Amino acid sequence: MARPVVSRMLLTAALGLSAVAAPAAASTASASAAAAEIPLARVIPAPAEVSPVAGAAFRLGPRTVIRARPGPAAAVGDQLARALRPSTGYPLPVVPAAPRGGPTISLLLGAGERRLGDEGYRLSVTPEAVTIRANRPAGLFAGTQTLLQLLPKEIDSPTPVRRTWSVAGGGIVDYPRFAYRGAMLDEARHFHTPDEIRSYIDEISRFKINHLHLHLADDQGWRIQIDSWPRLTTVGGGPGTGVDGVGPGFLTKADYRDLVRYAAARYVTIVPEIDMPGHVNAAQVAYPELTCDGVAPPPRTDTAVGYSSLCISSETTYRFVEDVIRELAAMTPGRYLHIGGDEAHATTEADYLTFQRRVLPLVAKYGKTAYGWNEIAKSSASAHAVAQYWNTGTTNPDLVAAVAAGTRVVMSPANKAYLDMKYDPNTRLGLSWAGYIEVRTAYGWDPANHVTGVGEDAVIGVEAPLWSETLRNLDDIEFMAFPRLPAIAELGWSPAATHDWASFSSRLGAYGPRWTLRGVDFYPSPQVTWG
Ligand code: TNX
Repeated sequence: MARPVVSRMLLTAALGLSAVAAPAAASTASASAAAAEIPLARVIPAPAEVSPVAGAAFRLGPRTVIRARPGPAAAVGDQLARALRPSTGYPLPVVPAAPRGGPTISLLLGAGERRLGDEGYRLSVTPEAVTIRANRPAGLFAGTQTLLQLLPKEIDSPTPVRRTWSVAGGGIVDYPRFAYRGAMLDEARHFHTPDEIRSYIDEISRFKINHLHLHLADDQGWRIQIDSWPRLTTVGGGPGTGVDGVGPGFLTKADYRDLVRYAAARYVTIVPEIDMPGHVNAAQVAYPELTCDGVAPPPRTDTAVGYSSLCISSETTYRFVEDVIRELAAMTPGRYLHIGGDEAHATTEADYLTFQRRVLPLVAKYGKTAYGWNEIAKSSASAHAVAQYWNTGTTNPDLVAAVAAGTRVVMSPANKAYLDMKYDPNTRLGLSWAGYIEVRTAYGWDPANHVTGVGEDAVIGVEAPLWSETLRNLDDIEFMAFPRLPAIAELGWSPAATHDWASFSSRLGAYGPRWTLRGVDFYPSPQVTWG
């Protein structure tokens, strides 16, 4: 048992972890035990404030209980218990009151601390108890994700492991820098099943990602049931759709509602996207009246972009768009509804503006905040909308003007945040039009200081899109998302002052074995020393 302890200490030294990593533990047995615990600062995304206390570790044991009041706190407690039981083999009952003196993990709502906001938490670890306090259930959930990373990596083993389960003593106070921290999955180019989406939600929520944007329609396929236009899915989601004709499938409304609920239980909000007025070939194959000449185009299974457009002068177009927005809004409790708007190269500039002037307000009519790719910033109707910046440059006069009029921004620059870009020229999957994105590149930018004239006040957050032209299954998704998704998650959550490649890469390296234990595929970047 001594050897792993020693090697962990050497590793800690070799990685140059902060002073926090080597507590000023005094002596003998308890000192080596303390050194074996994971330093409180070794969490992704980096917590706002960390205060270690030497010699105050908590030990999770067979008598530990999870204390939480019935309701949302107990629901978070149940999820925590489900995460801890397989590897520890302990019963970990979730109880409203803890027996006196027994080891307890307490999840308490009503922290009454303004700076924690809706998603922040305060975690304290003493020999008697781990206590997570938050204003809102989302904060308790975030705190439990931190706690999981503070337990030994074997906590992620699917089968029982015999070992001690200690958490280093001290405290963390943590809350997000940006309210919006997103991931996006492209369901159109290759359909990904509800099970695959749930698995992705599990993994992204560990890094405090709180939005999952689903790109539900594009030239190659339509992936969400719309009752008033049924051929969208029977044809647009049917056999032969998707890139190379091998990505068929669609979400029924029941599937979608289940996903919304599943995500909500992990404090992730689903953001649905229907891309328009471009990227609509699949809709036009199903309904030729959505073209100006009424002739159905051939189905497309290639990866070209920018060739399709809704017919801007036709009232049928707006009846279609309103039906889709109404049905989508009715099954989406989240506030955002994404209407695409990118790469409308087959729509004239004047037509694009005509379209957005009618369509952006329709989203508000159905009670949602309109959200679109940054091209919507060309329209003055975007003043109440959110623009998702995906371009690769660092100047964009349209966006700066829109921001002055009230548009808010989510940052997803393609050359930093696109998870479908290859890591390097040898990456077997992915594209490279925006460049190669190694993990250090994904980490090395500041969302509030990326586009000239678009500062911290205008930016509501970040998102890491994953386009699926080359991605067919969950392994493919995981290999491209990890380890870059945690880099983007940290830029979205952690204070700018914590951004530091040496620290991030050492925490990432230590995290890798957790993915391995959970069976999650990831790219073992040579920029990182994997633990
Ligand atoms: C550009 S970025 C697109 C998508 C492609 C992606 C591939 C954006 C808003 N549109 O249609 O799938 O590149 O990387």
